[in-house]
Amino acid sequence: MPLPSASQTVAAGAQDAQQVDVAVVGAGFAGLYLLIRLRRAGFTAVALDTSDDVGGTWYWNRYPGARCDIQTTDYSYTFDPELESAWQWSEKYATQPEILRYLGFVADRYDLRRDIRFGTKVLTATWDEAAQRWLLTTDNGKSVSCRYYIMASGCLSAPKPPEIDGVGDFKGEIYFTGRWPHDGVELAGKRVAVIGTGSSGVQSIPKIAEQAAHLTVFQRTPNFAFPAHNGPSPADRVAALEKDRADYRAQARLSLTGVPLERATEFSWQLSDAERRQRFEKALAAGDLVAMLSQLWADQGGDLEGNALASDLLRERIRSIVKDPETAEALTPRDHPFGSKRPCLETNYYATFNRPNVTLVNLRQEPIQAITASGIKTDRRSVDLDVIVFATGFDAMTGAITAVHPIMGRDGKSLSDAWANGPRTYLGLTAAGFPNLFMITGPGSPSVFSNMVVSIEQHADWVVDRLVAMREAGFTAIEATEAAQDGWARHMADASQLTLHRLANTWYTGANVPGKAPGLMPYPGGVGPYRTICDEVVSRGMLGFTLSGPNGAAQCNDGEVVRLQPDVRLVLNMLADLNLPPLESFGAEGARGFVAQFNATRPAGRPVGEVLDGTLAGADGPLPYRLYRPATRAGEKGGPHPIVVYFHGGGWVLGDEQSDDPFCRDMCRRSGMIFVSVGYRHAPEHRFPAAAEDGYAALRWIGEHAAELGGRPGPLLVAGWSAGGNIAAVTCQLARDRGGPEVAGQLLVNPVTDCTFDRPSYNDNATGYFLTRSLMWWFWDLYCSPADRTDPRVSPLRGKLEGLPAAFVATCEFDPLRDEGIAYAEALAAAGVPVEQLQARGHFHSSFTMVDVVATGVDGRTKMAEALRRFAEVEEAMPKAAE
Ligand code: NA7
Repeated sequence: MPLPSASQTVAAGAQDAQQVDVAVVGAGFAGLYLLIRLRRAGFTAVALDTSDDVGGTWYWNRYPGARCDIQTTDYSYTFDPELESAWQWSEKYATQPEILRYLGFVADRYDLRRDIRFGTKVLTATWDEAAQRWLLTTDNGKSVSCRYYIMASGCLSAPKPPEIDGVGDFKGEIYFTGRWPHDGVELAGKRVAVIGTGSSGVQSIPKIAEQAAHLTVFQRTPNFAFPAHNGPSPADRVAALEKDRADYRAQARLSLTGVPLERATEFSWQLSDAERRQRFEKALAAGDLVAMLSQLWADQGGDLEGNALASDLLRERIRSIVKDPETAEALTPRDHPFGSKRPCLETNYYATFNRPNVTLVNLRQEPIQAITASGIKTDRRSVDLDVIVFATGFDAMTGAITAVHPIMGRDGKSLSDAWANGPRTYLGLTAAGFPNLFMITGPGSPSVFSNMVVSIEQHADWVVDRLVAMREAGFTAIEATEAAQDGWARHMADASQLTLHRLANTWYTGANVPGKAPGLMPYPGGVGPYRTICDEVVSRGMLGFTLSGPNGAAQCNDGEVVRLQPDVRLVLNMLADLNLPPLESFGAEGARGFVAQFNATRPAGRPVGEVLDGTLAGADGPLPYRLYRPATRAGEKGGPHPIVVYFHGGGWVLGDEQSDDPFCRDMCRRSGMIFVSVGYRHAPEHRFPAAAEDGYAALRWIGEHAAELGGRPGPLLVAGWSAGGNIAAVTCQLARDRGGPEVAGQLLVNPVTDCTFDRPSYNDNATGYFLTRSLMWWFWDLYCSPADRTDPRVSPLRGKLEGLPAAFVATCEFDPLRDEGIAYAEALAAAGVPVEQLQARGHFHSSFTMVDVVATGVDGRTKMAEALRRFAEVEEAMPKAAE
């Protein structure tokens, strides 16, 4: 007799199952809100939870000192103004019992408990392709058959096993902070150990120290922590909320973190030491994670030097509190940048280590060998104990989804297998191969990088709105496509480049669980941008999803929702919102004025050793130049440095020797070379070949005056961006043909190389990416008559390419000039010129020169600087901080 198929087995199991439209795992913040939304939308729903009441994370984490660390003004539901006025928090950071009361209050107010099956664990979840439904088996009562299955199981709800030998041998009591007994634990007079110094350890250690006879803290990695200053909610925050609650909430939804705080816009190098300290003290006094993580200076989160300034101030504070220097040093984090690991809010944490009944054991110096019958044995000592508290954290983000029960999707594929090399999702909400499965704050969503409540509401709203839309359109199944999922993984990786999370071993990256695939799990691009992306998926016809239904109804609008680099997307959206008239409509003078005004609002570039303005001899009279000299670092010779002759962008019409200032400074620092930015003549006053001839004349003059300028004797280097890239390429050709000076290498960034406008990039990127096709046409018209356009002095692609200096050609995906840059690189290579190409994915024409806003351009600029150093045969490595 043939065995029944999986589908038949599921179908048989489904017959006496509880039938609902939607099953939800979890009755915490997410599960409760889902129930409210689903019920209001007319869906039948059940939530399943292993606990015996609502609360989720807040049901389990009852350890002493447990509190939220997002302020209660923000850590609240926002979907119902009446709920907001019906509940008053008593403190800035509520205790776990108060948060649990709040969730109970919400459950009562909306009569949610009748749809929750408490004490019920899902054992298996299996997709039935024929019925287009999920079947869930449980350990308590009926199975559940549902159309949609939603994991609202929390990001930090599957505690990690102890991972230390001998736990079973211990004769005393063992507790986990994440599974704390409901009737509390009597610690008075006992010898207690806490293992772990993340948020749970940092919150519980001062409380436990007050009760225990002696507390020994076993610390593997010290964390950055700063005071919570708990008490009443700060008056200014409450006032801002009460002034216009709807506006406050709207701002939160569009903010980066889900808390509407302004982020610092000044960079660390724009502030004096005193100003930086003042900002630090202000953030310290605020006692707010988001403030400390975002209001110091703009480069604190993504740049090592900017971050180090913040880290140092936090470290200094530890030394000022902890009396014993050795203990203070052990508590001082030195192995990760501030914010790359979840920082903690503390109340008396550091001061606790001054108590006579508290000992810190630094596991980096004396690892735990084993837990024994009487206590904990390290390399250096044995500590006798009555109680061991594990504050060792969670199998975060994925643990509660994959580790808890097998989820079998289409074709019997299990989610754990699909995620064996790390979680793969589309938007952190869905996974290809798992139709009708949703995750609330799953891996790939902002989740733990945000105020969870704001993210939960956005997710639940998005999901329920989709279910409603599908019902109306007659679809019964929704599934992410592989292409959309791959695109999301790329976007996640791009966004993570803007952060320093790669430099820390944390639960964000799975590093805390032995054997877990490494990779940043939360989405680091921010709550507001994420929300707009989710909305864009919908407005673009459910981009990246396959929808299907009975009678063959199907729709698939495949594709990637974000192809731009995350910061490029923000810049372009901002420009689009400004709704500016086309630049060419201002006329040359007007456009110059606009660009000058725009540049004036940009922060000054980073400091370099010296910036000098001077005059050089152009082809037809003097030209201004600006010289950037690298700073001399300790242990360096301090010059002479190789010289790079640089030509700014601006379509031969706009800009001057100062307009690419941030780029020149950045490249000067990265390459360790002198950059001389040349103020060549502009069209329409000076048409072709004025700019080209000035370029060559400037090269000659700089070559002749290299020593005076502090430059290294020998060949020069040439670089330029956009039309400046055109002048750079032409200058190299002229130098070859007119007897020098010798050029060691050329860096061409998005260069104009040819007068043909029919390459695909001119059409694909004709509008929408700032440099438009019509703007380029206008530039060409102002600079060069059609009759002259094939002259190699403006279309270097048409010139002789043999014998040119080695080249590095950078092009950007979303740039009309992309294909002519690539064509030039290929033609150079075909002519035997050594060429390196950088085809920058997701970038636009200004990505590399907008140093202050497009941080994802760093990688490209680093490669450019390396190429220049190779061309100039500079051997010693750049100091790390400049990389
Ligand atoms: P965390 O932040 O993961 O902290 C766990 C702590 O336990 C951390 O200090 C770990 O050190 C330490 N740990 C973990 N395993 C071991 C072993 N085997 N031996 C010694 N020490 C260990 O969890 P929390 O519960 O404190 O906080 C979780 C989140 O909840 C928090 O970030 C907030 O978002 C709220 P490590 O750093 O891995 O070296």
